Amino acid sequence: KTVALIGVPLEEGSGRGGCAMGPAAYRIAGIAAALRELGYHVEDRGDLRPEPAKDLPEMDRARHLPVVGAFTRSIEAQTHAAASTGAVPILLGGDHSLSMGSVSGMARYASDIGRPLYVLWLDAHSDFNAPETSPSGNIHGMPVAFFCGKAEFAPILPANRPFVDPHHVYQVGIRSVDEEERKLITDHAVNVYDMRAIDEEGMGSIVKRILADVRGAGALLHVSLDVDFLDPDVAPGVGTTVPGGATFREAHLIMELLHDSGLVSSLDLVELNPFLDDRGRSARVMVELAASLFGKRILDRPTRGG
Ligand code: DIR
Ligand code: MN
Ligand code: MN
Ligand code: MN
Repeated sequence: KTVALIGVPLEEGSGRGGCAMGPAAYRIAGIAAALRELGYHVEDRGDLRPEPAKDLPEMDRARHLPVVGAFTRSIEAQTHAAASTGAVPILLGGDHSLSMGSVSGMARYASDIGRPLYVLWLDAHSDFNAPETSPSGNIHGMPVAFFCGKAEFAPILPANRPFVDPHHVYQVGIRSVDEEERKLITDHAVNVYDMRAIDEEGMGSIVKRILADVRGAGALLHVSLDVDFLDPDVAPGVGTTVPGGATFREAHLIMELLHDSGLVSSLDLVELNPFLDDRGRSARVMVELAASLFGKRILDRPTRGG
């Protein structure tokens, strides 16, 4: 099985500098070696470096649109191409606006092969703002609305492309939602498991239920992992830490269950800001989580799946 690493040095979707160093940090933390050790053929496709799009306007409510839009087009094409050759694309971010491209590319691939695409969004934030609702104008708070077809700032991708049904988006770890964004995720029936749900029901039972839905639908599953999903004590290297996040073990349990499910088609690792990190600790945690998702385990289990 082949894994394609796609570096995305994009930080213009966030409010600050630093995420553009993410791909380098993941490589230094040993992501390729960790996956090779698990038996994968790993192709590092290098970093995407598109020129800003001249046909996209600068907008106050969607900052750096020409840069983010150019990345979106390039990421969409590269993700679709990698998946079409049978590889599992892993996007090394880069801020979370990169998911506009990766999820759109996977939605097109899923539509090519006649299957639905489901998305597991592991994040402190819902990222369902539109330019009109965003308090910041930062596009990294808008990717879910974009790939669900609920926010189009300017023609970035073809208007007739396949969108993800918001009801096929599962958000886990949520603990920071903006006022108007709350109404949007409710109206569009996004499946949200906030931190309270995790505290009350337990991570394992929630994730098993989600995976049963995905399997029942015969869907592909794209996983988007934002560093701030994790508690800041576990992973401080991110610009938008929110207290009360997932623990180290909760995060690994999700990854282990995802691996056992065999359903994961593609992965984003996003929002790592090496400038804010503590001697590479968050980069290493993210690489370890990716390794768990691709099969690293503590002990062999007597039975698999479930
Ligand atoms: C906030 C912060 N909801 C915004 N969003 C994110 O600016 O839209 N922080 N994604 O990581
Ligand atoms: Mn996010
Ligand atoms: Mn976030
Ligand atoms: Mn449905």
